[in-house]
Amino acid sequence: MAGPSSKPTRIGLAGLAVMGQNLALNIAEKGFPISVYNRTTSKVDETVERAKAEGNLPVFGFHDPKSFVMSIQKPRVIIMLVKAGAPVDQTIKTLSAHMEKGDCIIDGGNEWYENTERREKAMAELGLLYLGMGVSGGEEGARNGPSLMPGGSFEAYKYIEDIVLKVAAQVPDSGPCVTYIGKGGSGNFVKMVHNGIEYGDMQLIAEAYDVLKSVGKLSNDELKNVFSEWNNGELQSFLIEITSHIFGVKDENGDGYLVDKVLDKTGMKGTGKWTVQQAAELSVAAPTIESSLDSRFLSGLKNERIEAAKVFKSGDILTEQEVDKQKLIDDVRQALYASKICSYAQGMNLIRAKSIEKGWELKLGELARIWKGGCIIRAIFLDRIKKAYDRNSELANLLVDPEFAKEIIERQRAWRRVVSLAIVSGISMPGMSASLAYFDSYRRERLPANLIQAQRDYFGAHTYERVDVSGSFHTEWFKIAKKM
Ligand code: NBP
Repeated sequence: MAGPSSKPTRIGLAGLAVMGQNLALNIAEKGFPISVYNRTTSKVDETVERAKAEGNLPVFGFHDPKSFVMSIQKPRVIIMLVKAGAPVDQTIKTLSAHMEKGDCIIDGGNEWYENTERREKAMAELGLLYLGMGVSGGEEGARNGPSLMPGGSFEAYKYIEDIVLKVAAQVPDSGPCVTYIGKGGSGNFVKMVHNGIEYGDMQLIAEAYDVLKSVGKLSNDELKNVFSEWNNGELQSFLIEITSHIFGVKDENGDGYLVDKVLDKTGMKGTGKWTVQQAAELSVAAPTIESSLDSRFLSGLKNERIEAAKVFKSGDILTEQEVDKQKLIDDVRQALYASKICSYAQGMNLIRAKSIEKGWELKLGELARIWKGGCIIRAIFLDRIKKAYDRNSELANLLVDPEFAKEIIERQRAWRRVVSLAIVSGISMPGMSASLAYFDSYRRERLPANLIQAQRDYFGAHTYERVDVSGSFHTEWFKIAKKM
């Protein structure tokens, strides 16, 4: 297979499925000659052909791992974009056999952060550097500018800094959507929570759609206009934009709109589940993200739901309420925005908790900055989050940032109206109501947790603290109650 005729390439990329192929072309387009390799060699040829077709980009293909590794300038840097898990270990084994001390491997996949930490240690024993780099933005982002979240060896990051600064999405006034995230598996962890937040955003948007369609009786054309209007304001984001596009697509194989023909069953690949598991591990409340995962589980029970709908005659609950469409649209916009603040607060707090546990020293404002472009959750709103952390990097919760607090207070009536309307109409609204409950729990000085603690002490002598005297107390509740 043809390689660079004389000069070695600047970098290599192994794994040429959707992400790898597009990222390789992006890197080449930014002026960095790149060697590429894939287990199935037809993808190597395909990538080289694409590089030719897209402007004779400097992409050099190799069919065997040794000549691939040898074609890269020293210290060698190779990005892997293969399926997470065992394929990563196998690819590392194949490549590292030909690499030398000081060379570096970067895993760009959605890998579990502990796997990255394990591999970083194993690579260090061979004298190799290792990075786990979250890549967000799907196919389009990889080709034209993703958000990149590299974590691990800082020395390795320095090898690729010039490349990633150019390859990442560029946001005016904010710079490239990349930063050195931190040590160990922090890059993968941050990418994982990014995906969890993405689940939350998508769920909240789906609920807005549901109430507007099912209660407000908006047509697809009206929904398209509403979402496209929302995309001009505070909700401006990639997901709102693509949602407005979706409502405009007609079914090419029949009458009506394609969205109405799509089966109501959501797939998933695992990063949302990991996010929820981590939230539980770290005792961080993340109810909006959790509800989005539960909703995906429930959506998967299509056949059971068909049967349950017959048992409960679901249609009966949807009363023919008179709704003021314009008012509903405005309320839903506000409810969506307020719910989103809660969801991001949960994701950010999860990242902070892990950062403290691992000593990663992650900068939350900087994460909001690199998510402003390239990635699926890119949104104008992230600028507000960045500013909130710029104002106070120790902010306990985004909800109590003065700007966000003001925005929530202004929107809470509309938010409560939407959630109430959904509940009385029998429309499930797990994300928005979980966000509202999160807000309502967080903002209250006193919760009914006193009763739960009393119950725990009653049946398990778990003790309790008092509001008036410090210390730990136990009461023989049963004995006292029996005497009464
Ligand atoms: P896939 O996750 O579908 O993986 C396909 C690649 O893995 C192919 O190059 C395949 O080689 C290689 N591979 C497999 Br499978 N088993 C292998 C093995 N045992 N040894 C060597 N190579 C092996 O590709 P993708 O969708 O491009 O995603 C790559 C990574 O990026 C994943 O971790 C994914 O989660 C992450 N990611 C994907 C997206 C997205 O939108 N798709 C977005 C963000 C992140 P072959 O051609 O020989 O089978």
